[in-house]
Amino acid sequence: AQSVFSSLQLPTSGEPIPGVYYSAEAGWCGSGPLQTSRNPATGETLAEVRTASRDDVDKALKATRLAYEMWRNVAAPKRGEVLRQMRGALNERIDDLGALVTLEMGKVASEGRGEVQEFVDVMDFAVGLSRTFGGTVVQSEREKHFITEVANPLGTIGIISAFNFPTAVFGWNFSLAMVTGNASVWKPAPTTPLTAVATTKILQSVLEANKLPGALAALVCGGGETGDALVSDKRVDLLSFTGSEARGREVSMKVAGRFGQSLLELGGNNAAIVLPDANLPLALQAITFAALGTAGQRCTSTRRVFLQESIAPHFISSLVEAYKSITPARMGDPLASGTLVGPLHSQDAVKRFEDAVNKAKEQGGEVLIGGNVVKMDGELAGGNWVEPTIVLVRDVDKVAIMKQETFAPILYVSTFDTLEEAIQLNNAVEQGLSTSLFTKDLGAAMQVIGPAGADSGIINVNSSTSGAEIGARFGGNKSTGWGRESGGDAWKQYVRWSSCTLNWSDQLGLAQGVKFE
Ligand code: UN1
Repeated sequence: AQSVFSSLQLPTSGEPIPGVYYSAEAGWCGSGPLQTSRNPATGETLAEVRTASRDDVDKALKATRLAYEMWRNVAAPKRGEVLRQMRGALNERIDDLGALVTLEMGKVASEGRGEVQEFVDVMDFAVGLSRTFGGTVVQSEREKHFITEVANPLGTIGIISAFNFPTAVFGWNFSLAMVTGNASVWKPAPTTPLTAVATTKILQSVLEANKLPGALAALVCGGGETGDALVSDKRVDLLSFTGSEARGREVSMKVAGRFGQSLLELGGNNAAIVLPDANLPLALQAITFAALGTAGQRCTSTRRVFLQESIAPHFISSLVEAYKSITPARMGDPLASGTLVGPLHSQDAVKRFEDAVNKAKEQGGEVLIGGNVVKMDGELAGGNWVEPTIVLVRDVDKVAIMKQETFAPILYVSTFDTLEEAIQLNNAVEQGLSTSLFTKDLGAAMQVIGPAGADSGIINVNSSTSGAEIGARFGGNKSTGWGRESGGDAWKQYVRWSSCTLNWSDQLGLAQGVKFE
């Protein structure tokens, strides 16, 4: 931890680390209560962080407004150049920042590094956008009239991110906000402030080198109160929120109440459907990765598996064998090479895991493997460890817990007869984030991605529910929140649109043939 800290310029004195930044003059500060960052694998305290008070948030919002008023006039390709430098600075630190993600969040090393790679990738995407984004030219029905849609920056983008992706999801939002000419203010999860401080230091070094205001990438560490200060404030033009459905509902109503815009990325309860003609070893590997990656704490983790009856007995025993080969042998220190499953993020998560397993049993689910909290040896004894768990569900109507998202490695397995039935099962939850289908049948694939198919924002055929690339829009439907982030045309949410008609004739032409003379 010490070497990662010093190479990322995090103080190692033991003093609380300031978790607020909005200008070079104010420097790193914070006058709110302390927050503790812990290593989920060991339980040890990594550092304490000084959070933002209401007054700090107010100052940050004043500074972001000024930063925006300057930045919006910078030509977009010039903004892209700054992002290109940020991309380079992040890429240089990819191993250290990835290791910090592992230390603080608990995901295994390749996923910690992969998360920073995701940030680097979306920066690349934004650099490209800097020369191309914009509206269309529309054909006018009037002579010598020119109609175009103009995209201007919105203002201040508030970004509230979750613990499970402590840097990448901020990166999706920040990159698009910056390239389209906005300033942003970030409130990270209360349990991952160090990753946020380290990320912000990297971005600030580039802003400083370019003599740009620090408030283009303001940071206000804190808990629910700090988040609420952003949610309720009219000066935050777009609020991008990643987190639970319960909190997301409150956030969206509060933001709508002040006619602000919100972008929500909430729960997922993702299913994998396996048809008999599928490449079964591939399906097995994809499902195992998506259920156990990040210890089941991705929004995109596979939580439900639907097997066609004819292959179910064999597939279930292969799945149990696959779990046996991974745990306990490949569960442990998330920084060690070869580890595939790390700890849960917090003690609360362990509690929620236990509750869900108990409910599943009460409701008639049959635990095929796992189901228990684990006491590890040595250094790992203080960590948040649970057994990866498979629950066989014979009657989906009885096991109600299966319809809820539990952020833990619990996989519910059930069967179906026809593809229509499988689609119905997939859609029978509130959330609509990601679905996988395993088949070689083109017709089945088209059915699942078509109008009567899966209602998820992400559909993958012969690939896992998690692990999306940044190029396509990311997000879900229904209670997942409808918002879209990262690739595709997600950038359109970070701008205000003006439809502009320019008349270059000497006459007033009225649309729809209306006469006023
Ligand atoms: C999340 O869990 O909030 O597709 C984001 C994935 C990652 C992003 C997940 N690229 O699993």
